[in-house]
Amino acid sequence: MFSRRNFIGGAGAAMAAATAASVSKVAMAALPEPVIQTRPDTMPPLVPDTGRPYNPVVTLNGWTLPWRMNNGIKEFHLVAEPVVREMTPGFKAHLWGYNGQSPGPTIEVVEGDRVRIFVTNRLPEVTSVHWHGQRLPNGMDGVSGLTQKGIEPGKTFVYEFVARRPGTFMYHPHADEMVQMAMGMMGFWITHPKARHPLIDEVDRDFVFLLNAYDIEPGSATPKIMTMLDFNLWSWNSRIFPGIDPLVVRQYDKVRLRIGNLTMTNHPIHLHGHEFTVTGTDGGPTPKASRWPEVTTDIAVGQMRQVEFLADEQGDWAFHCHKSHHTMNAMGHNVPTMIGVDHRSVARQITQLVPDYMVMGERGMHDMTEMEMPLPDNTAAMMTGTGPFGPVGMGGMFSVLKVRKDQKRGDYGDPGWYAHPAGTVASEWSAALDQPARSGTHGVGSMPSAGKPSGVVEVTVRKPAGGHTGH
Ligand SMILES: [Cu+2]
Repeated sequence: MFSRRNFIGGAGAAMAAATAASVSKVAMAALPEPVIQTRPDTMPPLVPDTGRPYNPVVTLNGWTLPWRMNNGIKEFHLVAEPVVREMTPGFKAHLWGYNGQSPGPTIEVVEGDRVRIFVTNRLPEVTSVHWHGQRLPNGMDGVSGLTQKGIEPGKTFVYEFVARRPGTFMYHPHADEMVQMAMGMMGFWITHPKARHPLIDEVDRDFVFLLNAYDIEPGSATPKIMTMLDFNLWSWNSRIFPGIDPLVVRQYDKVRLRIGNLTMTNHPIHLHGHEFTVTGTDGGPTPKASRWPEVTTDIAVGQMRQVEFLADEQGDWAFHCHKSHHTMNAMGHNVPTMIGVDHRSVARQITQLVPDYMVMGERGMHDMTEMEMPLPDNTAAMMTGTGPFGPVGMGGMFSVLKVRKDQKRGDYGDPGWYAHPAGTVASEWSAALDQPARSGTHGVGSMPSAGKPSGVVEVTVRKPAGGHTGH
């Protein structure tokens, strides 16, 4: 599941050697050995074997960072470094991240824990780590230049504080932020309550993921860091559909989702088939009187929303960002709208000059889902993913909540597609239905026609005649 990597000359180190800073072996010896993750799969929850017990979270296409106990202090080791992240099968991005992945591993602690985090910088420039949302001494806040010196390449800094309030937090650099966040440097932090908390319910499944976005030209692998809004890859934990794992739950599980937004725009996150309640923000659990049911919650830039629901409806329920352009992959933005334009005759002429010319978009973009279009190497298909009934036509920020009555407690394995009971799937109309009773004798509607004038009524306008007389 994990690999522990020797900094000097391991296979993983060689991959990133061109840009990564070298780190002194002697300096590393006293630190907790950094744990490196090489796979983008959703790892099972990390059940704590030291410290206070808690119910661990599951990071979508991610993992939780193991720690070591040192005289009652939980010690973690984060390594900021260049990584290769498979964003979906067939498409790998060259990002920056932590411990082999982008996003970095989730850090899970318990309210009241004293936490020590070593941060080693293997990037080619200074970095720092800001612990977004935490109560901590000002000098541990991670703002380079303001509260600390930047961590130079090859150096290790240590942060230490008490996790004072339970909740969901994020971490990210506060040094050359625009570049480092556009390159994928971010992670989640969960502080579990130390005892039963009146505003924090116990749940059966607790999923976490970050919203992030990249601008990577089709056929290339490194994000364009100057892009401010016009990203072409909208991802959850640096994965795009169909590369995002489903959220698998057992019917009647109480489910919590913690979703943080570190993109440059807001995302209305929408769940099908269930209502949920927003139970917490980065500021902590929300008061019960302030909660109301929703099926979509908007998550603004730099915000976390924690939502909860009872998964009582079986099925494969779509779960996605409601901005429809965010459920697409690697779109060019200069594609003209071709709907209604019949350019087949033009295409015939063009094809004589350019044999690969392709007519697209004149009936909408659905054809893109089935098109055998030659893509540059290392490019994610724009909209893809195949379900039991054909193409789903989605990419980007899209996944599926799979609710199954026979899923085992604690089993996150993919159960396959939902088997719909007979007669519960929308299908082509093919037979006459019983006619509804009609209340009138005229017309085809069921509204009474009494009182309606018969025949065609033509509305005419009579213009005033005779000038301004009479007033
Ligand atoms: Cu979105």
